[in-house]
Amino acid sequence: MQYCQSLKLTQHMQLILANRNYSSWSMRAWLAVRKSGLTFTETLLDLSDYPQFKQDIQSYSPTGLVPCLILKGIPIHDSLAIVETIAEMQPNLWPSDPLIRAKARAVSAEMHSGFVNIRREMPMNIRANKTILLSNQCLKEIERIFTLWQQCLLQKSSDQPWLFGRFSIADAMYAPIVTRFLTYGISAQNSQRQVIDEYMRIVMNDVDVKYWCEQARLEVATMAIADDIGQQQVGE
Ligand SMILES: N[C@@H](CCC(=O)N[C@@H](CS)C(=O)NCC(=O)O)C(=O)O
Repeated sequence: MQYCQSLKLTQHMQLILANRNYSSWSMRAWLAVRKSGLTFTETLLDLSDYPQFKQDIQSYSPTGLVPCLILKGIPIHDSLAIVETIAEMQPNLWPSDPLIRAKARAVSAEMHSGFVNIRREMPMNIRANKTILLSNQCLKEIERIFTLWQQCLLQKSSDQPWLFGRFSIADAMYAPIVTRFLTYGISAQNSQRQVIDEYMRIVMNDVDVKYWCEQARLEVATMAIADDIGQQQVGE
């Protein structure tokens, strides 16, 4: 606790991110840091110029990946480590009940280590609006996410609208999934639709998510690896 307190009082936090349109791990870490209310500076690197990105990231992150949080000169690489570190300074980022907190951690870890087919077949691309053919494995992962969201939303005791009531790291972890579902026109089955649509609406109307998406739409860099996937919707 002493350590957390001293971090809080003396820290200078710098968050290294990449393009808001494309970098889902950046969005997760940024959202958690932003919701913490702590002061931080942002350094945005451009993934679209990959050789330059690789050169630039070297001076910040030992893994050569974003996001990376620089805390008192120490690089905290990996989004999950970043959000856990921030939650030590701002415990409200996890639910206060230990069992519910454990559940929130489990679904966050599931996002962090899983859903590889969604991540591969549906790269984040906030400003795009596409139709896409997905593998069965990917469709199964989508179903799992809808079920997981529905369970959280129906079981929560608070009347606040996030997965565990008040906003938590679990919501930060799934925010780029919401934007992906909108990009690729993915929606839930009728039986789940109302609760899922409402959750997606809550996420997209959040002031910080809105800010991130608006900034993403202003970016001009393009990445074929994401832009060439799927068919642009007619009229786009
Ligand atoms: N497990 C890492 C994944 C980070 C990651 O893959 N970041 C991507 C951007 S979203 C990246 O830096 N890509 C650059 C590369 O692959 O060289 C985390 O959770 O932070």
